[in-house]
Amino acid sequence: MARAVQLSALGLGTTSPNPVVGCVVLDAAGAVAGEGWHRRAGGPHAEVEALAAAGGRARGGTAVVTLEPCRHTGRTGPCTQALLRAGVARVVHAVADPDPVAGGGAAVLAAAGVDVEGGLLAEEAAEVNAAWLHAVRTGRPLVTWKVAATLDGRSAAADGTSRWITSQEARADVHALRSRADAVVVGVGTVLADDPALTARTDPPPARQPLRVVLDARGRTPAGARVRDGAAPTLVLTAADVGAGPGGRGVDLAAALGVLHARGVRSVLLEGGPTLAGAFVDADLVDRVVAYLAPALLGQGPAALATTATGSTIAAARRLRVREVVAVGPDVRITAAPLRA
Ligand code: AOF
Ligand code: ZN
Repeated sequence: MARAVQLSALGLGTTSPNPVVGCVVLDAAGAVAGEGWHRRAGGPHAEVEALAAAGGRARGGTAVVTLEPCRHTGRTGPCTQALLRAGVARVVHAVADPDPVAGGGAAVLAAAGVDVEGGLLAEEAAEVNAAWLHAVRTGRPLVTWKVAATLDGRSAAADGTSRWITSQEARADVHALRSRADAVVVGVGTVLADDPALTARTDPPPARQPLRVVLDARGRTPAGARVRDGAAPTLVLTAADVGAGPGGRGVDLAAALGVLHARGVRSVLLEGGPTLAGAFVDADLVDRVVAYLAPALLGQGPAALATTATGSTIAAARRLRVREVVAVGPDVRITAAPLRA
């Protein structure tokens, strides 16, 4: 299953609005016979890819898959039938499929005499598939706020200079984050201040560029801004498009996320400045934080986050749970998720 989870991650960035799924088929003796993962929406499901790789060796074997096999005919046929046709004796899945139409494959397989077990490495598999699972539950994409700051939590110097706080390695890592996201979101303030390209510049280049989204209440994105250069698709959302935010400030963030969801976006990388990030935090719309911390001290300059509603007293602090801590070049990357009831 650990290998299936790894395989599923290969689909990040290219499967939305579908899930990422990985599958390993073992032969009757327990040896790996085939591997597969879901590559793109509408393409073969992971189970079908792995069964094709395994061929006749699947008979009497085990399919290990990160998501409960589907039982529906959608853009492709039901994986339950493909598994039965291949003569698989046992199916082990990590996470149940919450989709009311596709879900329930485990029961179908069990009724057909297959030995079925669920829940293996469920947490790990769910984390890789977090965006899709979150979107099924909420109707909104999963929002990851990316922040770069010094050890004392400053994202720019007092004179406004902010290039570069973190290392080349950390910046390369951000491009990898972008390549796995369906959309990259900034506010118009960032466009006006930094004129970012917001493309994923990885080596090799990503299979597709994320949608660039500018939240721009009053339509101030310049015609010559880099986000309009055609290097990737771009969406400018104004208050006329999605409604205004609380107190008439900015755009309605939940509505903007709803619009993105309707366009098939399941994961959003929020790269805006402290004000936009603060508005997302205040609206409880940040689902992951990826913080790159540089071993530097500034002592002055803007804080990485500017909230209006959160944290005026220690009891109001938003508490998160650390999911991962990794060294990236000379910097540290911390991934955390909010603790919600
Ligand atoms: C996938 N890939 O490997 C598995 C999926 O859009 P369809 O018709 O291909 O069906 C998508 C649904 O099938 C998806 O939402 C999920 O519930 C189930 N399993 N989907 O795209 C896969 N195993
Ligand atoms: Zn399927």
